[in-house]
Amino acid sequence: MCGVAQAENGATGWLRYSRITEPSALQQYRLLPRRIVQSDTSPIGGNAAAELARGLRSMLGGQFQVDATLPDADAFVLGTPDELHRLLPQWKRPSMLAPEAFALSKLDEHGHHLWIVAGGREKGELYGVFHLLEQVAEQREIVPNAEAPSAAIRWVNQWDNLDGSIERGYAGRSIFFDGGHVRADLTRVSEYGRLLASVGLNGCTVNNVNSDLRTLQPEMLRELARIADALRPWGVRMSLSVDLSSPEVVGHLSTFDPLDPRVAAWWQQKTDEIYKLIPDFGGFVVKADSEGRPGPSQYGRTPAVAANVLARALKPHHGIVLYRGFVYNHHLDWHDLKADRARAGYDNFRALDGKFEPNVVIQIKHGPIDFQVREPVSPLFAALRHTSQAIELQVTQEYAGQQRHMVFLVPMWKIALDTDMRAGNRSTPVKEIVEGKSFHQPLGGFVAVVNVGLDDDWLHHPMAMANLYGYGKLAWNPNLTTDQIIDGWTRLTFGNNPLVVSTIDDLQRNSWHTYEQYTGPLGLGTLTDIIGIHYGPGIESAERNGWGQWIRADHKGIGMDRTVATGTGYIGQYPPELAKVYESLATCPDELLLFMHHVPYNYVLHSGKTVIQHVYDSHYDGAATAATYAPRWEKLHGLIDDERYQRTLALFEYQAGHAIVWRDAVSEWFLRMSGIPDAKGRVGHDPNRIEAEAMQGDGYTPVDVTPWETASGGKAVVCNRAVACTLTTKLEKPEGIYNIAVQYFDIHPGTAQYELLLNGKPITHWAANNIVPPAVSDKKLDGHTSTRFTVHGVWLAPGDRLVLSGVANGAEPAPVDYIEITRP
Ligand code: GCW
Repeated sequence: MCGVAQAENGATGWLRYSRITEPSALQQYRLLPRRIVQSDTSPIGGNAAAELARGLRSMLGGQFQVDATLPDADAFVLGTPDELHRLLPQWKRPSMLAPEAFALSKLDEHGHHLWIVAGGREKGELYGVFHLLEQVAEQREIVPNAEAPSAAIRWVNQWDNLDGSIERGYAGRSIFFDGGHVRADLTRVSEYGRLLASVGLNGCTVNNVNSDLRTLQPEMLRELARIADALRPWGVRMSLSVDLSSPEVVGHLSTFDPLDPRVAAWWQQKTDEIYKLIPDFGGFVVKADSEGRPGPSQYGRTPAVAANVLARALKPHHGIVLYRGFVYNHHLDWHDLKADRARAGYDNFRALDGKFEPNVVIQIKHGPIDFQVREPVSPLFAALRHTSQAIELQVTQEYAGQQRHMVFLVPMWKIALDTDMRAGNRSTPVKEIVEGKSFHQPLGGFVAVVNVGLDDDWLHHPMAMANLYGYGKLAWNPNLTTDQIIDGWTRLTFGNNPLVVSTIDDLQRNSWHTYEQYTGPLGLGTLTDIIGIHYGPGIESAERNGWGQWIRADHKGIGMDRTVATGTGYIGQYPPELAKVYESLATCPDELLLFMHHVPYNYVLHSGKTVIQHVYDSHYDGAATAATYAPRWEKLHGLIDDERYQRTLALFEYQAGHAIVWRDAVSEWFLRMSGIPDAKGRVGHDPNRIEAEAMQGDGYTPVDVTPWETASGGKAVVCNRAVACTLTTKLEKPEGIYNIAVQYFDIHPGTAQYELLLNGKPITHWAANNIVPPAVSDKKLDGHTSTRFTVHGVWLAPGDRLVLSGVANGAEPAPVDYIEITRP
């Protein structure tokens, strides 16, 4: 059996097609045909047949042969209804098979068993094949079945730059670009297309929404056409993010005013040029008037006017415009208690409802701010009733641990999709709005920012691919449950061993909530360094700047008052029934309290706890849960391949340490701000800690850490010499077994070396080996770089002499925050 011993780097994602060896499991597939008939010679049809042969061969062994005509044997028969009807006139057509839908049925013909995989069009066949293979991989019975996707738009966005970097990408460089060009080798691009198709995704925007102006130059378009060629056989249409000033910069016009006829003509000519090169081009994604991007506001025009110019150019080619609703002013006046970034989407788009061409879709982030760990849904979803909409989600974990923390986001997305907006006082859940059902719109769907990179396993953390898989599954069918999704992913990714499946399912299922607990509970947002890299804690960075993600914390209370009665009025943007729930403290759910209201620290939640005690407790609970990940994972040793086992274990150990950084930073900050002690006496009392600056140092010098809450006592020590520096302490612990944790800072670049010695004997050593995300500004001692190394099970006795030795390397001065010695 593959999986146990064989090393795996994660490159195949959930398409591993592991050999099935259990006799009982094999038995049910014994009678499956060994012949595959594919009469259609299109690249997608060909891929569907080849994939079926590849998957079955790999899982079941033996040969599977693809033919163009019906053999005198059992067979799988793939085709569109017309093709199938030609081959098998007696086959009963399903009444309606939408172009991307599939129907799996069985037919007995001349004593042979035929498994028919019908697709509305070739893409449907491909989806049918992946469905069938998934059943086998999960060792389920193959039963006749028909499925159609929930909505037409099921796209991914990649924020890749032409130089090969990826904005908010955490898994290596771009699979598409390098050095200003499309890569010569696009193998990873077709593999990506295959992964996307396997979960029903059908579009990929390949360049950053902060679009490079070179994108629309003729030479670049010819290069981009190669990416489209690589994705096409998987039914994935390529699209591009465009900069609205392109007519001026690329086209050398004197303006990019969308109402200028020369501008419209330029877009038309450019679009025609694109379709000559890429006949199935998907369309344009537009970020304008947002975070410094040029836009129609420069000419006093609305987003509708700008979107429509592009839409008219695309219309003859059946292309669409995804105009992002993420339009806001990042120079807000923080003194103004009525200013509110959350209002922006609605305020900018509400009045334009009905003014867009039918092939324009407004792409709306699920929350009104920006992918925070908890936000209410954007009120814009309910406000646009004559305009198509797509929901924008984020697979790349920008605010959710950057693929160094395990955070399975499907439960969060489900809350957004299931939120019933009660538009017009009737049931209008977000998922039905974006499907186009609620308001009878022609288009609509799902977009996720994914940002896979060249890392072998696409997203860096072996657990992170569950988010891409889950996103695809939800876009296909938003009614799937979290349990169905995670269970499918785990089985496909790690096999069907019951202990493996139940352990991983459990770990993933609650990981978002846990992350919320130790980062930003009660609707506070992520409490990260908001104007920096969005990773570790940086609480005050949210306040007193124009970016508008304020938490409005002072010595008395906390939270943004967004009520209609006394606040920014944001709540009034929701339809009345939902607005009523949020407006009243009596009904506002605890988890959104501080997003909607400003309250004193001792305000009592529905749970019976005060706000401040909840903040403390949730951080301690969350960090305690994160600490269970590694030991739970260790139970799977030997049950999965060693490569992914070790990689995940290292990340879980790291996460446990970084969750403590979060816990301490947020708790300490709130203690200082509120002046209210933790009823359980934990915050500010760390009896097992020895501060580095309190140890006897040789070569080490104390430094202040900013922000102060990201280091214990606000201080650390650094070694600024070529030879090792040391910290020495005499321990007075009762005799016994202990864990020794060293809190240090791992910065880029540089690999400092550390060693712990007990009574002169080395007990462990390690390197600051950059497990933290490689963010550009990550050169400081702070909440991003603070990292923990733990050595377990050390026998200590009173009077022991503990020495920590650090050797600086490059820009990394072997920094240390503290040592903590605890009972296991
Ligand atoms: O989430 C924020 C990111 C920006 C991003 C922007 C957007 C691509 O911090 O990096 O820009 O949103 O969605 O446009």
